[in-house]
Amino acid sequence: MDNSVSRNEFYSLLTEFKNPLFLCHRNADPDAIGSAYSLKEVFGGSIGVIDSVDRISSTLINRLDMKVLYNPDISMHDITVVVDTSTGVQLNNIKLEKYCIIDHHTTNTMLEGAEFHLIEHRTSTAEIVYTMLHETGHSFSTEMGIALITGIITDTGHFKHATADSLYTTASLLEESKVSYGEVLELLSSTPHDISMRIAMLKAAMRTKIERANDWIIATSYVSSFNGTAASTLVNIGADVSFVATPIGEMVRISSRARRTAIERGVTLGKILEEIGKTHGGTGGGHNGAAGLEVIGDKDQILSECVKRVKKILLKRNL
Ligand SMILES: [Mn+2]
Repeated sequence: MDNSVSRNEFYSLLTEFKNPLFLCHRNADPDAIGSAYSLKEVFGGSIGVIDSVDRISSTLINRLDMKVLYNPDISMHDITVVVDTSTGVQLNNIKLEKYCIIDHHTTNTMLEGAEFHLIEHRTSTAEIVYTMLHETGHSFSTEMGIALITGIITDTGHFKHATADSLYTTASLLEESKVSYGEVLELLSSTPHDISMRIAMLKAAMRTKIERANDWIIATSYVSSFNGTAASTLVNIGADVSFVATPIGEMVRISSRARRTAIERGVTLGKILEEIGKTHGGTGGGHNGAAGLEVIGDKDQILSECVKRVKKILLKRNL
């Protein structure tokens, strides 16, 4: 059954519900929170989060004085709108009742049970929310502008993975919401980098194993927390592709990042980690330049499998 709908249909279907819950994945990022916030401003209802939010999201929540329900009671709402989430694992596999999806990931494993869904392969969910609301004639408050622009900036890695569409959307949002770009940047930079995070970055760097494939550098490491930020850090200090593991009991969680040049060479991290996830009975996925994996297994073994896959792509002869 194809339950995909157009932006216009998604909009009118949503207006039929009285008390929607806009539900974000665990460790919710600004794309999830900013999109959920803007949707709630238009459709009413509540913003929900599984477990917790990330560092920048909590700054955003404070700045915009958002009310967020943590691990909300789904049964209090006539529909759950799953925002920016591509697998049930990201929702701790909680049992959903009636739900729909708005998302931008290339793969989404929750479509089948959904009442309807709006999936567009753009760089952020915030862009989809903007276009849908813009097309239906809504104006954007300063708060909505800040929320959506922060989502676009963080999901594009500060525009490192931006497309023309992400930039056009940001420009339109700046214009329509009267937000100044500097204000958004200030919010992002005022985010405190706490000492435990800085120590994690230094440990990630210290424990790095470097693999060379001709002129390409693949770095692997492990930390007990902040593995996403650590993977970005390794790319920022010289790696073309990075994989950083965090062992959690029998499980291992891996974050990975790739430079644009590696992506252009054919490295598609989302696809690679999705496949490794499947072979190991876990889940993986994401974007070409930023992806994650969660499987049962030994960190060194899984990391070397990741490296092997990327090396093969990087060393492939040009046709
Ligand atoms: Mn997103």
